[in-house]
Amino acid sequence: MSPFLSFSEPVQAALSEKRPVVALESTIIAHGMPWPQNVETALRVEKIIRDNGAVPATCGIIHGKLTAGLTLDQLEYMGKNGRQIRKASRRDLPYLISQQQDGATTVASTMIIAHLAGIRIFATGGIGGVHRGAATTMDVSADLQELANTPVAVISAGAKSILDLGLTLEYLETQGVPVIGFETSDFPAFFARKSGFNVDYRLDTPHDIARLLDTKWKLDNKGGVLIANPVPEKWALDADLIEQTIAQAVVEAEKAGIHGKALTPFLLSRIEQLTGGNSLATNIELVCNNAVLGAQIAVNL
Ligand code: PSU
Ligand code: MN
Repeated sequence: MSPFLSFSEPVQAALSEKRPVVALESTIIAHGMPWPQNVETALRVEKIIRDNGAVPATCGIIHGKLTAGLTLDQLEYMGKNGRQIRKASRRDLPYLISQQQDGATTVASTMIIAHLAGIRIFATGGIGGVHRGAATTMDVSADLQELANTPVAVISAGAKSILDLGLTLEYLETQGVPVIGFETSDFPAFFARKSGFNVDYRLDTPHDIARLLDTKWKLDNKGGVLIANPVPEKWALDADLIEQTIAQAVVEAEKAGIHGKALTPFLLSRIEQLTGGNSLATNIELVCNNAVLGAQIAVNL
């Protein structure tokens, strides 16, 4: 076992008894949602996973320890301190660990922790990807490279159209990452159920998805799988309206010169302000919906 890892007691017990475990990220808590909805959502998601027969392992970095299973105190610490907690992707790990600091883990670094801990399934809201304008900015999230290399399945509601979804899917194809639509053949666009782009394959049961994962990893076929689960109909936002809002937020970010790791959190919070909190409610519901599917796949696996 890696000397850099630390487990909560329930996660450690579940892993040693080979019970199903689902990883969760902490950037969504510290940088993706405001307090107190962030902590409320984190706790609700954990409960959903338990109610569906698996054990939740919210991941983060606490005093330099890669932690699988944050305690209630640690979740509240992440949620209350928000932006003050460093957003930690792959490149941030050596610094934060060696300096014994705290970090909120992105999709990429949560995959790394999950893999070290022996967790195969990870549920979240949306992944990072190829940003609009990446042809000149070269802003491509490290999440995509992690999916290419680390054997963890990520359940998301697709990706927000703050990204260039066409280029994001091209990148995943080049890197050999299967993109599976759950009950859909259209890649979902986070707030909206459809993006107009196709997934690689549609599967309609958690059992079929678990079989695909098992097959991929038994083949020793390196890397992860992206499982795209559309937001429930009831919570989906109007695609045209959200598109206008996103376009405005992207222009504002450009004008303000925001780039690098600050860009995604800026766009997320600006969209939330511009939609008057509507997008936050949708965001919360789609994460919960992904938690249900994540637990079901973990149980089947
Ligand atoms: N997209 C969302 N919500 C999020 C994120 C992305 O809709 O919370 C977060 C995730 O933690 C993701 C990270 O891994 O942002 C990507 O950041 P970047 O683009 O800087 O790699
Ligand atoms: Mn980036």
